[in-house]
Amino acid sequence: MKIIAADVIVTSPDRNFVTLRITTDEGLTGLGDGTLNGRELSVASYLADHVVPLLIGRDPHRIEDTWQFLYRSAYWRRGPVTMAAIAAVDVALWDIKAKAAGMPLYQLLGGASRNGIMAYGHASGRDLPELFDSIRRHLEMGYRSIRVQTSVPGLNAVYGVASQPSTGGKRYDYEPAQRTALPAEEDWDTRAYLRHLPGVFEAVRNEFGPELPLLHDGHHRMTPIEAARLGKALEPYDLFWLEDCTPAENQEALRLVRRHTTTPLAIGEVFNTVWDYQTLIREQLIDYVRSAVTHTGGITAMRKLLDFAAQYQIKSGIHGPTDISPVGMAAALHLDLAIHNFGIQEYMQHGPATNEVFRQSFTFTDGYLHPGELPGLGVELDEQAAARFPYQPAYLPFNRLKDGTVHDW
Ligand code: KDG
Ligand code: MG
Repeated sequence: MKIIAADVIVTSPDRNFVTLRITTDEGLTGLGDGTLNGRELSVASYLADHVVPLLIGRDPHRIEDTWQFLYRSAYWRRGPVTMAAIAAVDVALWDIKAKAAGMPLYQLLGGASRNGIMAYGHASGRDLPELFDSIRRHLEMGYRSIRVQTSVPGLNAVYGVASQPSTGGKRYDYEPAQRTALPAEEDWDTRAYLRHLPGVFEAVRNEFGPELPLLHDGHHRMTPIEAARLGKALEPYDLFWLEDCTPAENQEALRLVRRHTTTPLAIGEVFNTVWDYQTLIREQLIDYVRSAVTHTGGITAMRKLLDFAAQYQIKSGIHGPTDISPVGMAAALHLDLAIHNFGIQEYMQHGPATNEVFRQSFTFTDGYLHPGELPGLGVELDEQAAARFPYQPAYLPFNRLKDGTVHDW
């Protein structure tokens, strides 16, 4: 079998997505997700200008060889753009291999290790009544694990808090990337946040009881000692995890956090290779790996990363916000089902226009996802529908402190 075409499709149904479609001389096609939120066109160019010409004529079955070739022959290694482009190729090739085998992809990864994939959804509120309502609506939608994000008194806009219940009254949607010419400016105050958050979790536990798994995302905003203090303050509320408590490119910072708290820690959605986790995993400084298949070089690289983590009893918590396309989500679900050290899967749910462009076969029943039994990933792209939603520039927001200093968002 030979690759005869590779097309980069940029579409913006509810938000921007970059998809690679690889076609073989036997008529098989495979899809890969290369979406990098707010920097989409850089991956599209990397793929179209520098990768697609190298793929034509290659044997699509040689996935490991293609991965190593793309990683090493560029000379310039790692980075979100490179690793998202490699991921798009890798996932598309796995899709083709599984279709050629006539099996759902998870079968090629060793078969199912579980019946379903526990998923968590995003509840949020500007105050407690709104937050409680959002949690109830997520429970009604079938979620059995809930991430809790809240506004902070005195701050205008905080990451993860939907501005209002979405139309139809069913979902609290939160899409941080905004279709604006410039990134939106938000405000931040760590002391106000640290004072406010433990009380919110106390109220949520009092309302919803001790059993519901609760998660929280600190979104890289704290110093190590602030993160240590928060982890300790949240211990009575038994979190499933505290995510991205510090900007973890400084891996050693987690030693300090770990010394002070037993709240489980999840990190890594902005990482793109196993090297970003070397100290974190070897010294058991985290409990969950948060990387996305889409940003970490695809299934080939994620499998190796998660196998490394498994040696230290560290589990998966694969990134699954709306900026991971249905193709990237499907890749995550097949991996989730197959690996032994599965922890939890983030599942934010795409809007109707996205679901029209990407036809999916996965199911969500009683809190559990399943990728379905179609050969390959189980996702197909409707190119005509995609063409109705052309790319629109969009940026993630950024934070400033009260005195004007730029802060981690
Ligand atoms: O593109 C940025 C988002 O993916 C990120 O802000 C979402 O932190 C996030 C999460 O945990 O889903
Ligand atoms: Mg996060």
